Amino acid sequence: MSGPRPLEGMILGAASSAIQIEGSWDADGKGESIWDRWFHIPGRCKATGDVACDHYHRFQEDVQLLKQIGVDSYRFSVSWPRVMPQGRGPVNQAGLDFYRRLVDLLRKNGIKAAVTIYHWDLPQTLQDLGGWANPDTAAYFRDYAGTLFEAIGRDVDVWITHNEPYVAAFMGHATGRFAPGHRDHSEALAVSHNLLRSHGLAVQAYRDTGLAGKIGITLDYFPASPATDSEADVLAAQRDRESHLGWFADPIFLGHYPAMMWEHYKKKGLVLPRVTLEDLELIRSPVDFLGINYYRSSVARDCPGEDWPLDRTYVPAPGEKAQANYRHQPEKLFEYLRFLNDTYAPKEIMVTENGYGAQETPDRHGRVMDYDRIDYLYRHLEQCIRARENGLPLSAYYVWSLLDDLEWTGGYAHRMGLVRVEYETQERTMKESACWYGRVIRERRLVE
Ligand code: IFM
Repeated sequence: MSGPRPLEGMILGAASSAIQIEGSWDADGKGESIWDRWFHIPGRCKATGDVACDHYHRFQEDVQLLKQIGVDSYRFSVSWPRVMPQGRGPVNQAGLDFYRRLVDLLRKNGIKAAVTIYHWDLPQTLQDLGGWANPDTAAYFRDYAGTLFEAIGRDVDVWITHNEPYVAAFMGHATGRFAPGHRDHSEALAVSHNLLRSHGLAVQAYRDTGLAGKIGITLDYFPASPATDSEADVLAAQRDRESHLGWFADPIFLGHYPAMMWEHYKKKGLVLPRVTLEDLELIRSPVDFLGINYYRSSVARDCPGEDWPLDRTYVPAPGEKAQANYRHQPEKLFEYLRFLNDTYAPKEIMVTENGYGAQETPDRHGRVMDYDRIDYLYRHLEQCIRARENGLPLSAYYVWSLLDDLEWTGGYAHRMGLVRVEYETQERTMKESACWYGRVIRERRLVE
């Protein structure tokens, strides 16, 4: 194909996570995770991950789908309790073998492996010992990561220590909307500190192996603009950023927690984690890239009197629609990438998730003509090209998700895949977006 190829040299991939697609929640010696426990509480969730997309049994077919699309790289997560049922101690060989076979197959098909070590599924036995609020969990995580480095490290190109630690810490322990469902902001702060320590320990353990892949972390954020130019809203946007992105990115790249938010939490009477200089040094262990999950931007408004330690709830102004906080503004991705580069100067940035969810029905021929998804991906990839043309170190882009999947407490209704999954039969069908993305990858440019 002649003509400019602006996506040349960029890794284009698709992503998934263990709980969301694997199923087989207790097969072959797998231990229970905090999410298995959560899904099984009667009336708590719309669905469970017991079967999900049955990827555990169908991974060969799914790798063929990846091959058919033509992705350069596949990002997936390892289930900690599948590999170490108790979270520490003996390894479950059958679990480890599953990932060994997956990685081998990817390699044989010319697809790079990008592995997320932790995508929220803590072994329940570790939760029973205090979970991430227990400082020892960081060392258990390092040992688990070390087991993976040793078993599959030679065939993994990219390691992501944690996916969205903000969600694990704050949705799991402050708002209580996610497993393990606690509602204690001080605990969420302790958890985030231990997640960060565990990240540093895993990075150091990886360096000790001498393996040649890359290691980094993936952070989520909905970049916030102030609702108005007022000082109060500008400060609200800063708090939003510091409490979410900055709470993790500042310690990792700048070596300290964000000052304003630290003071803010203190004023609110929260218990702040005890942070030593060694902790900060550990957390700042150099990474090879910063991964970001980007879906949309947001708007921050000061909400005086809100009884919420973060003070970041968006309250629409009179006459403004509540959905105003949910904006697809692809050009904000470019601004965000520039902000990340200016603020943190990572060696590389990878968009480790970007994607579009909808309730979809196939047409009478069984096809899913998901033009809205194509439009969404097109516009975001356009901004990725713009970022690279502007010299930003963006090296990879992964569509979320390879398959329609279990969207946590939301169940299976919201479909995000390039590939449709008929949950009754487990039949897979490539959507129009998968075919389109395949052409983009082949031609290394945006196609209509
Ligand atoms: O499905 C999730 C994923 O687990 C984490 N990032 C956001 C995705 C879409 O909701």
